[in-house]
Amino acid sequence: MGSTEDLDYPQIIVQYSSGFLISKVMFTACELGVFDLLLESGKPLSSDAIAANLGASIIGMKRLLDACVGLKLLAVEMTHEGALYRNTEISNAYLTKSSPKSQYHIMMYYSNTVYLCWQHLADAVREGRNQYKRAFGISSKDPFGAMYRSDEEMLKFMAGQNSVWSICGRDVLAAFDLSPFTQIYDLGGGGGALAQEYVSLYPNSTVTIYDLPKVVRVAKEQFVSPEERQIAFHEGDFFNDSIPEAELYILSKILHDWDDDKCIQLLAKVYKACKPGGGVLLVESLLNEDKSGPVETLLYSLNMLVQTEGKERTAAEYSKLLGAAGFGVIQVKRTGKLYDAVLGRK
Ligand code: ASE
Repeated sequence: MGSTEDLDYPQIIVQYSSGFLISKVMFTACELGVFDLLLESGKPLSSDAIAANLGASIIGMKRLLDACVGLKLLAVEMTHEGALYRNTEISNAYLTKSSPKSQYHIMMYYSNTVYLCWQHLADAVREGRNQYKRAFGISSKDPFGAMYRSDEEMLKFMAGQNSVWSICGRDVLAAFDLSPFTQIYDLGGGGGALAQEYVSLYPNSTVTIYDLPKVVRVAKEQFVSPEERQIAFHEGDFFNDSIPEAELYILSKILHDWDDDKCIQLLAKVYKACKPGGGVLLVESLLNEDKSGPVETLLYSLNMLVQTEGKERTAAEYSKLLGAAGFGVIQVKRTGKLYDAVLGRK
């Protein structure tokens, strides 16, 4: 990149200035159902046909589809009947609602919730705290009270968080051989997608999803079938209620929601509950030790500022938190994907 940089035409400034437009094009095509329609149709469609089918304007849809082609989210072929659009392999796999690897729900969460908080990034940086008050007019004292302000918002968050495990779940769970552990608690396990990956990878295990009562209710209604014999539920608030004994606790994207004091408080409670020889698996997006990247993690850390009380951390920072709570041998595995794994043993 450096060598193509030109002071008279600064490529990165031009690119970054339109970065948010790129996200919004992809989110909007998802939201309107462009990729779903093209998958269902099984053949390339004209812009007019897509507009008519989705109840959109002809000029608006044409503009959106051409932008998607420019972004390589769609392909176009010229025929004697005019331009015909079709999905790429990537958009079929990740941008359609029905695909097993669909990222649709996280995109809707980014587009309709995260996006609104980022409107107030300057205030978040000035004040050093989340922006629920400004974005949604609600108190931010209890971030999850704010994030789960309605059943609809909670469902969108749970579905969004679930979607990432279809692309990263296996890697974080296979980073260590967890087969010696059979009794697992997934603290804040939400919609249960990671628990489902867990029991499919480790067939001798039982995973109990520990989460707030309203989260458990929605998880049972919407995400985890009662036939799923290896998954159980426990209703509670892990900061205020007791944590049952188990061999392994999973804390997946939990510590990044909280400041160091709260993290140590929670980890100490987990340590007390943990069987000797057991452990805790942290699943988080790790920053480089010098905080030079990865860039996605640096951006997520800003998102934790606008949305929660936490931040993204380095492996050394997580090890320190684990150590402060009593955990001994600590191992770190980077997966090369968005989320990594840190294992602490009692
Ligand atoms: C949380 C995770 C997320 C709390 C709020 C969140 C995500 C978005 N908002 O624990 C998923 C991770 N993505 C980003 C952008 O941080």
